[in-house]
Amino acid sequence: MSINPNAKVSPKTAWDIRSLAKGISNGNISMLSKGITLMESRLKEDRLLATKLIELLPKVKNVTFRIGITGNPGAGKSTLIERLGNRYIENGLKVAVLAIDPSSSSSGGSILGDKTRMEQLSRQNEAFIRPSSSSGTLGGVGRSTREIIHLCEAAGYDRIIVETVGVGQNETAVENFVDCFVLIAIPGAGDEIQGIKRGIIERADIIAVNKADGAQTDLAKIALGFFKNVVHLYPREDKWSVPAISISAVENNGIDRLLKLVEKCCRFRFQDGYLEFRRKKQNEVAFEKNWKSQIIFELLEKKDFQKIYMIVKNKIQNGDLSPEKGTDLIVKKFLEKIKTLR
Ligand SMILES: Nc1nc2c(ncn2[C@@H]2O[C@H](COP(=O)(O)OP(=O)(O)O)[C@@H](O)[C@H]2O)c(=O)[nH]1
Ligand SMILES: [Mg+2]
Repeated sequence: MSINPNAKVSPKTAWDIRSLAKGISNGNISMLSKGITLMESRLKEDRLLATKLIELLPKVKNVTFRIGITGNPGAGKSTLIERLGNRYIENGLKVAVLAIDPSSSSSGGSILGDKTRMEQLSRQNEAFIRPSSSSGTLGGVGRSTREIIHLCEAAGYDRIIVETVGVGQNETAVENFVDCFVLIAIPGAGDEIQGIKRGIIERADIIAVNKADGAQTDLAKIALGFFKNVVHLYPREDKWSVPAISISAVENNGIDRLLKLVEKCCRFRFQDGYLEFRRKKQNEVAFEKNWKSQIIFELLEKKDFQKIYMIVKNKIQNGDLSPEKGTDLIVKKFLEKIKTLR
């Protein structure tokens, strides 16, 4: 397994994409890490190479499930993933964990935290753990997450677990990348529950109240009762009925039950090609989001556009220009740029 958040390669390196693709499909971990670093790069030349890499990867043959684990910081996601991951490995599967942490870009501290919490898992040959900064992307899921999942699947991982803090909304949220989306809640009745966005409760496929142990056992029961009631308010369009259970990651209680529910949910989605449909839909959402953000990114890289953008922005900040007029100016400049492309 590998934890190497600092594995930065020079973006100027001329990648041998073909051997990279081969290495990844052979399950070579350092090649997989290199591939992921390439996917995370926003440099234009790297984007082209990344697209090439995806094209060169063979079709994934094994059945893979993508599982999202979401919850507030400290809810016990990493501790739980350690348990789940080890259980999967005992069942003969390979597990990749993508820990997407919005706080890790500056301090790096939480990456170390995750490393110690997934200590046993990180020593397993059948596990691959990759912390990744979401670099400010809303939703705690980086834009390249989908491609990274694909790479892990190509490298032979059967279960891809994505850990995120639950701040996502709509198209940026983790459930657009996964087949089953698990919300980890904590014991309590008031603020603990209110702290989770309603939108996340609405979209969760499974709710697990963690830390149902010791002095918190009773509070966990209260939280569980709340979630059991609340899930009925949001019936799912695919008729999946959302289970709510209590677990203790530390005491290793309820983990098997949770794993079974996760598998059941993924298999449920597999029936009648629904999973395929859902993944195609997710691809469409990704396309709609990505082409827009990439155009904006590339536009802002152009010096002359940058200049006018800054002038307009300053004028708006100083009250010399209305946002509407500023928008008109920017759009005009953009359309001029497109004309030069013809
Ligand atoms: N009592 C108790 N503490 C837990 C449990 N699971 C995790 N913790 C503790 O909660 C803290 C945060 O756990 P962590 O897995 O890092 O949470 P994350 O931020 O959601 O990934 C750590 O001190 C864990 O030891 C549990 O089931 N019971
Ligand atoms: Mg964590």
